[in-house]
Amino acid sequence: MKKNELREKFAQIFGDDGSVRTFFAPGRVNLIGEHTDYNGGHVFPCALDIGTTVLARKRDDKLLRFYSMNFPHAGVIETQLDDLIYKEEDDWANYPKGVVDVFQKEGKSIPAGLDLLFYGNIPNGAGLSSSASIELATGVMLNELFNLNIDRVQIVKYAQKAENEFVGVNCGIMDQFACGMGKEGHAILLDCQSLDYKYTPLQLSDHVLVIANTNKRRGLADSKYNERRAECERALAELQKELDIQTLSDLTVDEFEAHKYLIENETDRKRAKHAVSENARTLVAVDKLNDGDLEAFGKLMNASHLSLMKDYEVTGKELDALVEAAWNEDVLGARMTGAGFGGCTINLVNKEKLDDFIKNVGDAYEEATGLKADFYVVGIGDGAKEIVE
Ligand code: NG1
Ligand code: MG
Repeated sequence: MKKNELREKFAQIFGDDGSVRTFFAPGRVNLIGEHTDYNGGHVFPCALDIGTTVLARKRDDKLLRFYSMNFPHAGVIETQLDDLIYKEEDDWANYPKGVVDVFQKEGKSIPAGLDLLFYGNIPNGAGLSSSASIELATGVMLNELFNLNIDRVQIVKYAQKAENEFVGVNCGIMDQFACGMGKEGHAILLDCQSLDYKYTPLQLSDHVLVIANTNKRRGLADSKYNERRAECERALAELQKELDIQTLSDLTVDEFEAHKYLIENETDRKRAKHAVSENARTLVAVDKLNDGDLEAFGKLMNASHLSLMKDYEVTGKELDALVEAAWNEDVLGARMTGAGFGGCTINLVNKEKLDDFIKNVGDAYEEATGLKADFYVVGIGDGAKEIVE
């Protein structure tokens, strides 16, 4: 959608678009390091070149008005600045409402209401962080419009808090960090415990990253997500009876193997095994990438998928079918990305084989599941920012 179309729509919904400003925040895809963020481990996501655009204008009163081009039937959603509460029927608008609420609770003054028009081009419910993208677009918009001078990492933390406390999804920090801190052409190696991070240039030579969407919406994801968190917390508590560790990621794979029978429940033990091994894999994978060893990086992507399939049990038949179809083609690596149970896979594909890959994987997946997959070649963009003419 072009910027002038969005401005025209803004004028149509809210009246004149004279002093409107435009902000954008990307979605993200995680290359490796899955279900490690809330276990204090490392993740390796990059920001996409698709995301959420928000057009914003201050009002003279304390009213907040939200309109989404993606949900036109919902019309304009309104609320007062001093009356921000989660409402089921406000649906997507709970994300920007939550960010405004957190800013205010953290003592950042939002002195005026706003007219806000949102447009997103990330597929919903696919594990590409459309929600963090809305949160970061809102956070950066508030920071700029009201000259709040908040440090970017702090905005990232506020966005996560909005998702945790206002929306009620107990996610780790990966999504908000990637959407807020992304850098064109780079992935971010983030230590989710210390928040130390490092940009890694993604030099893929004759390869491209391809996202494949199962088009299976992740219905159960939220409850299973919380279940996995609880399993890992129980496992950690048992290990802590004898070990001086803060998170599962404080353990090497060997240390874990030596102490794993402290975890009595077999399921909890498998979950912890994934958390520990995935963190280790992520660090090795980034080293391999830095050495220019794309093949080794791809193999670790495959190992990540197997661990998520067998130990963490968050893949499901659609994701497994899509990854297995990719493994039968000429790929360096293929794995599920995001929370799992549906959503997307990420694939490292030779550019010259791209058309074959899309055709063959699409056909095999349809044959296995009856569903059609969508494919996108990843463009790696910057984190949230104002779009100036
Ligand atoms: P997605 O795929 O965006 O739902 C979820 C969590 C992340 C992380 C991954 C698994 C949310 C909003 N985000 O990602 O923090 O834990 O799963 O690596 O739930
Ligand atoms: Mg989400």
